[in-house]
Amino acid sequence: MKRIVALLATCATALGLTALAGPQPAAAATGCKVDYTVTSQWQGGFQAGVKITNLGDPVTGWTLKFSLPDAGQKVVQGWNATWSQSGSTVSAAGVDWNRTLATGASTDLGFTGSFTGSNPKPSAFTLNGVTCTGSVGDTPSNPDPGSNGTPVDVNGQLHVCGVNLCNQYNRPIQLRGMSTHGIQWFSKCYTSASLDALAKDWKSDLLRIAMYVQENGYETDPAGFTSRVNSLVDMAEARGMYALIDFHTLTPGDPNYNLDRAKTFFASVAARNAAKKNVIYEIANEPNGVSWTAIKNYAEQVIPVIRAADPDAVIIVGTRGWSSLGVSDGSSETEVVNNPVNATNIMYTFHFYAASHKDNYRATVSRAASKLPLFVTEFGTVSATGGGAMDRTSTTAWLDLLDQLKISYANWTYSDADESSAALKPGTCNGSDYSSSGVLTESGALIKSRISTADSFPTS
Ligand code: IDC
Repeated sequence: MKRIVALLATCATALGLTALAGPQPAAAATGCKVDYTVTSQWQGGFQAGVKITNLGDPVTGWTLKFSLPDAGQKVVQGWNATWSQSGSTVSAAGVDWNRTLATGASTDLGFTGSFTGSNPKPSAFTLNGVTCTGSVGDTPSNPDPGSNGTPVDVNGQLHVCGVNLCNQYNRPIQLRGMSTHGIQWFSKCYTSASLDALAKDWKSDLLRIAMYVQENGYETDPAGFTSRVNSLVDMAEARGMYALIDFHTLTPGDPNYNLDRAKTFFASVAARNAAKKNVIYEIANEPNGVSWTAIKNYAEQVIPVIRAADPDAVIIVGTRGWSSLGVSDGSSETEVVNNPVNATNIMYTFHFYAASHKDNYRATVSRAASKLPLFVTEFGTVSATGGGAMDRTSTTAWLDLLDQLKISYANWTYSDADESSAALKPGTCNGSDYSSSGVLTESGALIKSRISTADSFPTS
């Protein structure tokens, strides 16, 4: 059951400036807008997004408060702010990377909540102690994807046919899109504004959601990361993009180390997202230092957990040697061809970094593509470290090959990380401009030029 309710509350009065550092001008221009959206609701629970837009002078340091009118309503888990609740009053304070809001800048917060009885809308929004007054309506804030021809509208529920990814008309398609960086580090880069730009300017068909398991990722806060992934799935869906849920195992390289976590995580996201058409599951980013047999065993335990909740979604299985089909471990695709995962509607992962992986890897993909359904869920234009010089020649050779073979891909990364694989210049995610060419790195400019060309998805 999905219900979208949006409340618009405009702060007509002053935005409190008490938290600003240093002396303040006597008469600062003020104003703000709050968009509150219930993105999903289920028995006893709901998830909401809260977008704050600063319409006044720049502020540094803010606290949003609002009232949950039903005594049974509780914030369970919040993100992108420090959340607390006292009685019916909820507080959300800006964190390091979003406490400064330039004029016109927005920041997206969110939380999951529980309720008993009815689930009334919150009220009495204040920002820095100043009541936000204004119109309160029921207008959905997300545009209805309806029939405006987004990738998900056109292609619908995907499935594997032969060695291809096929759409609802059973015709092969190629999806071209971007991967997030680790969402534990770069969540500030995944906002309404940045995803609007990804969908509209980049014309990206998909968003890969890279949820690291270690490195301060999922294992540190399973419920929080699960909700954050779900929220990004919703944000991709609202913009007509496919969402690739990446269980980003990397170190340790044996996915079986995270088997129990994978079962818990995928049981939850698959149940929650089963009715959606835009979800694809990637169960292990880059197995390394581990045999194909061990990876296959892992896959054959995780896939049934997903299928039990979401029977028709495509599932992608990582391969040996950092998802190189074994090549980086001195093996080849034949170990998979001769001993495939015992499941249907699955694909196999291939990753490359253009400056490190060249002709012998391309030869492998060319051979393997006639035998195995492949999905390039991650690649870089640079070296395998994620840094170094961009290799335009190799990247172009790779993307021409993937286009020719109709192999879908996601580029690492749609982020402003200080490394040459990032598509956005450092600091971009502190602002609100994701559309101008000035925010793109050399890699970002090349990849955007490839992704934003028109799709030609078959419609019959
Ligand atoms: C890199 C990030 C870097 C981070 C590092 C360790 O770009 O900022 O410090 O991971 O977490 C992969 C992995 C991907 C790597 C990327 C570049 O899937 O997590 O990201 N890469 O090294 N495989 C090959 C390259």
